Amino acid sequence: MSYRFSSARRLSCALIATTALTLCAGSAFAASVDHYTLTKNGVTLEISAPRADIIRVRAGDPALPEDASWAVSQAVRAQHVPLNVTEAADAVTVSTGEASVKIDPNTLAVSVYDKAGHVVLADAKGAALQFDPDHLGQGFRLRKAMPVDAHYFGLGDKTGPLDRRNEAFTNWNTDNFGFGVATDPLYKSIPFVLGVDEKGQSFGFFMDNTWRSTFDFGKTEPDALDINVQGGGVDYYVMTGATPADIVQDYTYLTGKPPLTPEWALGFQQSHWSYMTQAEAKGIADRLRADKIPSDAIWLDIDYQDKLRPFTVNKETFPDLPKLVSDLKAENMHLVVITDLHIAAAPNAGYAPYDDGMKKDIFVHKADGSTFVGPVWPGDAVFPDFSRVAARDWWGEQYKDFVRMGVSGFWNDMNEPSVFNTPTKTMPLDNIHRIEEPGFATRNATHAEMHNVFGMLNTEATYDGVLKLNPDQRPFVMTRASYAGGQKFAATWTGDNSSSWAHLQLSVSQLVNLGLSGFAYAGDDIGGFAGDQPSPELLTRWIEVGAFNPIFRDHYQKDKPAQEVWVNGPDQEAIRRQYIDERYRLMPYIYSLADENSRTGLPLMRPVFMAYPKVVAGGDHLGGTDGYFMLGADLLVAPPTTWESPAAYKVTLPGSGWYDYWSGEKLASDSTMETPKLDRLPVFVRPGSIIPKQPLTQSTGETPVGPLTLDIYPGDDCHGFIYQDDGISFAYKAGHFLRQSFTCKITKSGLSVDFAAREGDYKPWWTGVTLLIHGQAAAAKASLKGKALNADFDASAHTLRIDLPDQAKAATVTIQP
Ligand code: MIG
Repeated sequence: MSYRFSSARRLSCALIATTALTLCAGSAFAASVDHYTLTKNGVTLEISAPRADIIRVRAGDPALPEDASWAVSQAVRAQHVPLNVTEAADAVTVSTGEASVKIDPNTLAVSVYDKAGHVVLADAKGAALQFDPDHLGQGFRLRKAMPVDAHYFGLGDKTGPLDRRNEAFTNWNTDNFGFGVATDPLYKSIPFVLGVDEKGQSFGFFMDNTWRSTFDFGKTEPDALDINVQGGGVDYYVMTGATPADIVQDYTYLTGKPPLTPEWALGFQQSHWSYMTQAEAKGIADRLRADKIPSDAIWLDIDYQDKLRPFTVNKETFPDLPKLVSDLKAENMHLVVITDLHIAAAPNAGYAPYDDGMKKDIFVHKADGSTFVGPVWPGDAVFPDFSRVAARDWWGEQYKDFVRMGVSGFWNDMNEPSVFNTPTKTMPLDNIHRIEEPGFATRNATHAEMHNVFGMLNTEATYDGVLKLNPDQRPFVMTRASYAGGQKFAATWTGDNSSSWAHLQLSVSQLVNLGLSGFAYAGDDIGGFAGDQPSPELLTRWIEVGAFNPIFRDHYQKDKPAQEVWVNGPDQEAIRRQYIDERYRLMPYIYSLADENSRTGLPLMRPVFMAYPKVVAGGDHLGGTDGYFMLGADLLVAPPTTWESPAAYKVTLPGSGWYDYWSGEKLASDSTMETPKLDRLPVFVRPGSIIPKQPLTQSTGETPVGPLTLDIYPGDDCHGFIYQDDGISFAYKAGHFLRQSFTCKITKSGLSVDFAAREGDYKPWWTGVTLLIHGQAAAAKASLKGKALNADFDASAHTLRIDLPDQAKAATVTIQP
């Protein structure tokens, strides 16, 4: 049992240590404390650990920053594992048992080690921490060492290659219409970095600071990650989990996991700026149904509103929105509407959000205390001060009518916030936000401090408000801007991309890095938002890739030719339909990933290195896998990146024994040549996968008819699982769900497939299960509890198909020659 000093006593000892080190440290002082503080030359440094594998470092000149956060909850920050401290003249070691920190008491340089004593993240040589580096009276600069074999990911949907090494980025939420493949900054700021070295060893780094910051990954100074932050205090976390998957789980432990999505949001969604009338919106839904394009939602962009004013409806063009909702509902289609945050500054016009908000002093103030007014879509507008609980509650109430009508989802755009006719594209940095938030001191903060977190607080208000209005339904919120932790409130998309092959390629690294940064529900505008009309081939390929993305929404700009699935004629539409169909067949697999995400934080869309960290040894292209992605642990998508020059390319798989998803054929080696063909998106399956699939439906609201199929791809570590519930309510929290895992074993004489006992009491749609076992060379016999089952061998497909009744309890199917 270790003796625990009170923090106060420990603190005073540390203060003595800084002035006369020998008093405390020279005598090889050792103790157990819940945080450790050291000061040197007026700078205070504090080490603590919310969990044994996560180190938190705070520092200030002279005082520590406020212990408050928009990203990490009070409950998480209140956790303190005991620290063992050993002080010596030249080094202080603070250990959690899982991780340790070495501090140089003279320079305050910090190095974090894992349990085995390997460096996880060390300060760079030279000045590691400087306050006020630009002599503006605030801000700091932090330099971390970049080992030659380390690669860096995260930071959300920044442009550029998947690997951040040799690139530099700014975190400053920016409305960047028609951004290019190297434009920076974009809409979100997520100062989280996942590092992976060529041995696969990982670390996480999260700078919990909302001010404008830059992260330079060795672009200016090779081998140093140079972080400049323009204000606020040093408050960062180093995560020491061994693998990339551990780090993502650590990060979502800190900042929160996305709530389980409504299932319909995983369906295909059609959007446009804008469907201009009620009839047009309904017509799009009708056409999707008539053309048998499975789909779940239609989106209304800003033009459904009266004079572009949020929370109004243009009664001339949308005479009966409740009827549109119910018409769509009758087709199993959901409606999502945009609700931008810029409330029109329209006094005496019967516009309640403005009148009421002004009366209650809801909006952001200027430095002189008056309400800030800036032009956006509705003309002059005012902006709710989302840093106040009262303003968030007020915002949430604005959804009352839409929620009552049955609108299913809400879209928060322009929340960087975007302001027109100003070179900064946003509000003045000296605007005043009032922080009235549990855990924070009640104080005023400048827009410079609040800018990057403003969009996230907008989505928190939306999520909480919609939930309060309809507590039995899972809210769906889509946001453009956000900050670390925003995944708790909203899905996101990558903003105003363009219709080009380069953007299709970019979408992969953007969505993968978003997933690593907590945002598991992410999509991009399928077909491209801005630019010229996509070529038929580009739109088709984009839909194919999108079918394997977490969020799958076709959306495009005003004044652009139509970009729905059916444009370019029936041949293109047929290919597109085939892929959208496949997504719906895969829905049990995809929805099960959503369940897994809600429990672990692991993203739906993943880089290959997440499960196969060794590919990192392939250098900055990750052994050629940086253009690929995985959906869950089992499916690997290897898109060609061009069409104009469809040269053959080699797909390198992480190991041997993979299967072709479409043919089910087992590949002869760990690589294969692909010659691009428009109707083939190369997808491969991990050997050892069990993938649950369902009969085709036209929406997630339609009950499938037929058996549950388990596609089994024999191999090592063979497993899979299915999660089901009603897809829309919170009944799953009371046990009304179904979760069942499956394993398979290659035995001496054949194969066995095990069903584990089912969890939860949700009644499935199926009464029968089909096992489709791939890679089979010969016919075989199957049995369950000693009884023979019918087993059909398909010699050309190399499959064995076995039909059996539903198995809710543990059961084993034995397959033998
Ligand atoms: O200034 O609402 O990114 O998806 O269609 C443009 C109109 C405002 C930007 C969004 C885009 C949306 C558009 N919006």
